[in-house]
Amino acid sequence: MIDERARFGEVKKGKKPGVQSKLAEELYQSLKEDVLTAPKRVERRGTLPCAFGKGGTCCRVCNMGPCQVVEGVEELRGVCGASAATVVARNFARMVAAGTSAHSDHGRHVAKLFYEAVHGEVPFEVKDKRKLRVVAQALGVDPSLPEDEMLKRMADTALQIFSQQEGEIVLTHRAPKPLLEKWRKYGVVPRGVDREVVELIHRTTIGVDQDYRNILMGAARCSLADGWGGSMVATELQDLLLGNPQPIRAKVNIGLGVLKPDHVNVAVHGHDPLLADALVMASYDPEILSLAKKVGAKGINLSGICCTGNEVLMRKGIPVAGSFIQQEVAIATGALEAVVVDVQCIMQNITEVARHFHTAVITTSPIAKMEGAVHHPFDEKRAIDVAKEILKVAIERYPQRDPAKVRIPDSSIDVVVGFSHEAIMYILGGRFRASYKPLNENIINGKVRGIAAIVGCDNYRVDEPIQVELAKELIANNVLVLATGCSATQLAIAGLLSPEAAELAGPGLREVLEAVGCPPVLHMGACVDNSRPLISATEIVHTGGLGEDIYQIPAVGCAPQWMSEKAVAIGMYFVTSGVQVVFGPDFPTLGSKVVTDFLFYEIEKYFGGSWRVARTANEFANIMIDRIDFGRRNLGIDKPKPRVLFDMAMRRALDSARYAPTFHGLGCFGPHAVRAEEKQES
Ligand code: XCC
Ligand code: SF4
Repeated sequence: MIDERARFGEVKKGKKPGVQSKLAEELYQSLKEDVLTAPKRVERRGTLPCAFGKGGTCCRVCNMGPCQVVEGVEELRGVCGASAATVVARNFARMVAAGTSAHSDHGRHVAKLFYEAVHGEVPFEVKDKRKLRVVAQALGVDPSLPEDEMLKRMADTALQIFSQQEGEIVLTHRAPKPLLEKWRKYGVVPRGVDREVVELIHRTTIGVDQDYRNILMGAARCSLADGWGGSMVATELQDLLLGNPQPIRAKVNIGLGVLKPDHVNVAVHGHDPLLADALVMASYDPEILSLAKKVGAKGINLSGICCTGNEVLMRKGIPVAGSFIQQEVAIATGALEAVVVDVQCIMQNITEVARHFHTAVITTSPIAKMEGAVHHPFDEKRAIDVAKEILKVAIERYPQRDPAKVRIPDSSIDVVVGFSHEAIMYILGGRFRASYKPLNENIINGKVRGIAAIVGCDNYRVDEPIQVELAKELIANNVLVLATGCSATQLAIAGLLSPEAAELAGPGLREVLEAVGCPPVLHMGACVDNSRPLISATEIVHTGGLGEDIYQIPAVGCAPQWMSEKAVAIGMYFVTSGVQVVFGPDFPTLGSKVVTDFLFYEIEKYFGGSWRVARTANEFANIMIDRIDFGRRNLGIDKPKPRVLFDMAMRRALDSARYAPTFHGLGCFGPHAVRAEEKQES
């Protein structure tokens, strides 16, 4: 247990924490000694994170504590008698509640805007009519109603997903029937998001829920309110209002082409795309262009950071400068006039870096202000006007740019992004018979071994981008990779989001990708868009041939460098939806064996999904490919397939040394023989 806790945060010799690329290292080095950056703060702190906090065994929910508890040591329970299991489960559940609240508050914002739009109160309209009726149906609204009436009912139902006090939220009915029945059986079908979050915070206050299993099932229920509730509302309604992502060429990375030396450079950062979308439109406005020219710039150049970046990348092809760990580095180019932020993942430290440059940090949300930033509140009712006002602030900064401080590396990367679930259907199935049938067939015939989602953050406590090595290993083993969030950005920078990267794929996957001209890693969007893979998985089940429930699909998920509480909520709704999820480089419950056992093994009995932890790309790949092969075996579509880079024996040895045998008691079909008619893959 102690080893597990301590291993995180230790940095390999010669490596710099949080500096996960040469480019970042160079830009950081260009900063003056006195600029305190996040990697420097990691170094200066000089210690590993607190082992109690890390393992989840520090309780501070009341003022008799904080109590640091140790599992199995009676004297080291909390003052109130709380066991390590209770404390760890409570802390985990609170992370799920926090993550759910973040995605869902974003979703509510979109739902409110949708409501105002359909009532003519804000200048937005539904762009994607093709998707409109599908979403109406998902919301339980009759799609044959006149459009005006249908839209109003949809808006009411979308808001209800947050406020509903009793009964099942309607989007959960999109899940495969057997899964929904399991949720019902175990009492985890969520009511409204607000109720689930409030209840989970309540039951984890002092002296309420003290049965770790019950707490964790509460967390499972809350997480479903995120994945099949708040997040799904955000994704679906954003698609309607801003457009459904379709494959589009774009550029990523901090480099020429993403940042332009002769333009006013504005980066949008955070998660909510509404303002960013307005900024894109305002950047073409003649008045704004002439103001930019007046100060000597050729125009306005937008780029993105974190998930706001992913949103405008997917829908508009606006380049992404970087992921979470590149937010400081982007400013260190000296070429940004403004970083416009909304909510989530905006490090307080960017104002520290920005104050050494001419860069304005502009906050725009009433719930997310920062010292050292300029506050310019966004108002949807006058979206374009506010966007223009913000761009004017950036234009004013342009003359203050110090050419001696500007360093824009020559390193942008070409990518193809925009793989919404609908886009995947059209690409694989064709515009006239859009379906997952070809994908299912290729999984069944073994050309595609399975599907892996690489999602979530990157992390200043980690010294190399685990995602990249992992993705390469997976695609070399014929596993199709889906990506969202900052992981998608890291994989983009590594060049894996271009169709040419198909040459890194194993022969089966490569054949499939080359037939349709797809990259081996499909960018599905921002963190809230992790609802997209849920819909894809459901569609794969409905298409047939790969079981009746999500847990049966040879698919697996991971977040190799998670840092945000949101990642925990996402992981938990995937697990509760039947997917195995691997986190790294650590896991927040390792201070309690019983809680960890519940999340790693017992929960699989209920929903078919489970958690795992891994540290290196190799460990991730081993666990994930094993899970995919397990799924294939149970479906009877397996056949011996030697791994390309690591041999089986090594993988088995690694796995059994680290974990108790996986719990395999989930309605398995028993061991299956290889189907005779299946030919050995080339
Ligand atoms: Fe934040 Fe979504 Fe994490 Fe990136 S990946 S660091 S949450 S921006 Ni979701
Ligand atoms: Fe300590 Fe119990 Fe209070 Fe937690 S709730 S701080 S374990 S006394």
